[in-house]
Amino acid sequence: MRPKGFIPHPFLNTSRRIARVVDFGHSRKGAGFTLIELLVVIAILAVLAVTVVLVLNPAELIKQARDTTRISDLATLNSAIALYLSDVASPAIGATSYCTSGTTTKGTMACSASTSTVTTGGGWVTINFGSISSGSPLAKLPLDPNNSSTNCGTGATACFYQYLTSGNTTLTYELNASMESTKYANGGGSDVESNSKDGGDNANAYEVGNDPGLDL
Ligand SMILES: [Ca+2]
Ligand SMILES: [Ca+2]
Ligand SMILES: [Ca+2]
Repeated sequence: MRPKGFIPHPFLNTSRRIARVVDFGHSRKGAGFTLIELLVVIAILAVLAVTVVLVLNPAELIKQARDTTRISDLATLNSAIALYLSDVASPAIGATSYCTSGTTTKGTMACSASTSTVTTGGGWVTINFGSISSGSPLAKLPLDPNNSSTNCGTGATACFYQYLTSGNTTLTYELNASMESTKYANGGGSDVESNSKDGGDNANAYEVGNDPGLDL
């Protein structure tokens, strides 16, 4: 019997019904979850966790993030060198080719080892960006996010950057990096390494620069 003058809000009845449904497990006096029930729940959670890891593949996503940094680093360097060549009256791009890890080259040209990131000509890109009329567009030269880790492979496919120069007469150069993710490496969904994609001559390196054929 409803009290006179008081009309319960419909939500009150609904919430009581929900409470009864949620509480059904405890209506059995002293009953809790059995060991089998707990094991089934744990097994389901484990399957879900494995599925999430397989679908998202966090290791691959981290590699893709480093690869986008590599692509961006080489684009920034390439633009800075293009600006230098168009702005400076008597440009000098250096005669020494450098690898930022060891002396294993990704190209056909031998490289010396350097991890110096100065932008005044003594770094692994041997250009004095400070002589650009508006100043150096770079605070320092980038290094590969891993630089020599084995994630990208070994030897020429290891993670490092490379600067190859034809010298101060012809003023052509090439910048190389290796991709470590399945997505950006040769044959991947967003392959940047294949020579049909970057116009270079090394199928396992991402190559940019102004050297004809990128075949330094
Ligand atoms: Ca290539
Ligand atoms: Ca060439
Ligand atoms: Ca090349």
